[in-house]
Amino acid sequence: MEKHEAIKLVLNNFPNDFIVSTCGHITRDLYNIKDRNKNFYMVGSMGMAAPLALGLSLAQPNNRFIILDGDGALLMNLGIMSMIGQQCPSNLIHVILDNGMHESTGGQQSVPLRNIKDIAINMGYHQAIEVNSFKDWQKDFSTEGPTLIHIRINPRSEKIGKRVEWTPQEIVNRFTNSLSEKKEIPV
Ligand SMILES: Cc1ncc(C[n+]2csc(CCOP(=O)(O)OP(=O)(O)O)c2C)c(N)n1
Repeated sequence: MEKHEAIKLVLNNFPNDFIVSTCGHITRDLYNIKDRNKNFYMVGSMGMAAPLALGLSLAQPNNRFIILDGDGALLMNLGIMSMIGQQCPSNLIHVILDNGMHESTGGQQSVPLRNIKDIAINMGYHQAIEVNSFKDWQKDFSTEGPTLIHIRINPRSEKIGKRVEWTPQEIVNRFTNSLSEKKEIPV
């Protein structure tokens, strides 16, 4: 699967939910595929999309939050998985776009994420799936606890799109305004 196909799968399956995307090409791809007020582009640090989304999911139990993470970014802050498992918010979906590299900074190889779905379950996630192709994608992700979706994607074969043009303050303002608009998770 290509990265843009994986991002479109997420957008099409969770059209009303909030997305917190990790820095680098993943954020740029999300922005270029579908810029929306409900996207929070974590344009700074690797490993910080998940803690931010965890805090949001605990503060706003009536909204659902999707983490769009990279394999490199997740590995930089792997401990967040134990905190997600311990806090166990039912409204948090952790998507990992795994291309086996740090694509955004030139394609340096990352450490392989072996069996991350079993690690997630052991840490307290309620559901974890591995997606190697479209047929592995499930339709129903409504569980009582956090869900991990590990998607293996191909290295980029096309040019990267433009950088996010919103300022950090604009990203915050749009996102927080839309947080106060949305009240219920559609199930
Ligand atoms: C703490 C930190 N270290 C380094 C960087 C520089 N950096 C930005 S994106 C990136 C690679 C991210 O890799 P991954 O999460 O696997 O996503 P990909 O680029 O492959 O889409 C790096 C090293 C950063 N933003 N933050």
